[in-house]
Amino acid sequence: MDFIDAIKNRQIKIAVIGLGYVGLPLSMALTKAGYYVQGIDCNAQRVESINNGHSNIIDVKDECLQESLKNDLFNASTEYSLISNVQAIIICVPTPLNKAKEPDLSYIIKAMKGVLPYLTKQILISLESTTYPGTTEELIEGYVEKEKGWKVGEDFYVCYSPERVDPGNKKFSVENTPKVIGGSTQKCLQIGQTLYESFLPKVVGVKTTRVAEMTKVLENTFRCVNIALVNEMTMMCERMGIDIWEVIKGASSKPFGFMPFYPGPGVGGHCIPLDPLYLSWEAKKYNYFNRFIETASDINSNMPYYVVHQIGKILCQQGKSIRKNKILLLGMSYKKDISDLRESPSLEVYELLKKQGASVEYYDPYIESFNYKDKVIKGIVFNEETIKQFDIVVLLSDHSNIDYNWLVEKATLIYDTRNVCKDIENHKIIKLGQNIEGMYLEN
Ligand code: SAJ
Repeated sequence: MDFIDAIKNRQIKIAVIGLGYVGLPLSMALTKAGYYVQGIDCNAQRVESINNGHSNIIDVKDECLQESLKNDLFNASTEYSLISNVQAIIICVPTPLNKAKEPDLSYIIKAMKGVLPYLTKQILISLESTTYPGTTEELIEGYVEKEKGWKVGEDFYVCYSPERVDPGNKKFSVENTPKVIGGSTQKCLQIGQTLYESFLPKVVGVKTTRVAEMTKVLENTFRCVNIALVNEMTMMCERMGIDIWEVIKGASSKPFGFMPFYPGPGVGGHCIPLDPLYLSWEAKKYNYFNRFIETASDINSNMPYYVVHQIGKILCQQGKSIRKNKILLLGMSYKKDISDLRESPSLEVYELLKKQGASVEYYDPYIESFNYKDKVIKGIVFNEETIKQFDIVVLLSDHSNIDYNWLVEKATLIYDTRNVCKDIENHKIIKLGQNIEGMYLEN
């Protein structure tokens, strides 16, 4: 039976490498479609927890995981040798930046070294990790051809299909989000697209793996650049005494040709701050210096400094200072209603304030504590008594489960970097981008 028929008859077994926020939901979608999935992860603790039916991923419920385990459609392991039993491999490992803000592809390289000895002919390998154009050719296709002497598209098949997982998104999951896929050859694309179409509603085939890689980086560079645009306009509007939030509200009434983005304390997460830098790094190899991305990343990275500068100015207007007064940060996660601290601008605001000798504490309903300089920083008990101790409350993540009317009533002063208090009229509230020159605040 050929590969295409085997897919249609669910007679192929699939290995998913990397059981994080991409790999575990993908594994569950595959098992729901009737495939046997061999999960492989280097973290033995995570493997044990998963095999005990406990999901550490917000988008995968324990019940779903337990169902796939019970039906013998899923197993997790640290052993790459299990690759010898599968006919397809989907790689979902991290692609972070290193300290020099350069792409770190070590996880992909490690995964490929792990699977190599156990690859069988006619296997399909699909990479999902976000990366710069050319990675699949170099680290998947080229690596196997060199090490095995096989020919891609004949002895084995290679695709790239970028992950589009937005952890915690209630509306879009891996099962209802269109998927892009590119193949190393036409036959690779045909096989890969047939596999993905067998369990996903919409699969968009593109000409090559490089096109598919560039598609994902464009998606997130688009966001990064547009967020930077409104962040820069915020500083411009502050100088001009114009309310940027009103400006965006007005522009959003345009039903075509405009898409609202909002200013904030900076850009966090595992995608937006990183993906564009993957592209600009690779483009430099072609002597192309990408001004948009570098400038956008610079503007976004500057926002925590801007926020801290504004906090100082606001306190100064009251004869207070960062050094002498007490500051409460509300929301440490990188965006609302999640507990993810990765690249969170709130952490940078915290660190900048500490460096200025501030007495700064935090509260986040999703985060009990975080590590700062080898110390465990715990959130405060959030009540009327504790809030009153602070000279200013800085809203950094606009979590939905906070009663902002109550907070405004109890707090001395609010610096709202997310305009989450937009419907509350109170002189205590100062918004990100508000012109505070010469503003005398009543106590
Ligand atoms: N942010 C702003 N202003 C905005 C939008 C976001 O300051 O207008 C900030 C957020 O607060 C956060 C950062 O940017 O700190 C990133 O926010 P995000 O909404 O882009 O969320 P992410 O990082 O979880 O991005 C993911 C991406 N998904 C994938 O890469 C698969 C992105 O492509 C999605 O568009 C995004 O989720 C989404 O739409 O939620």
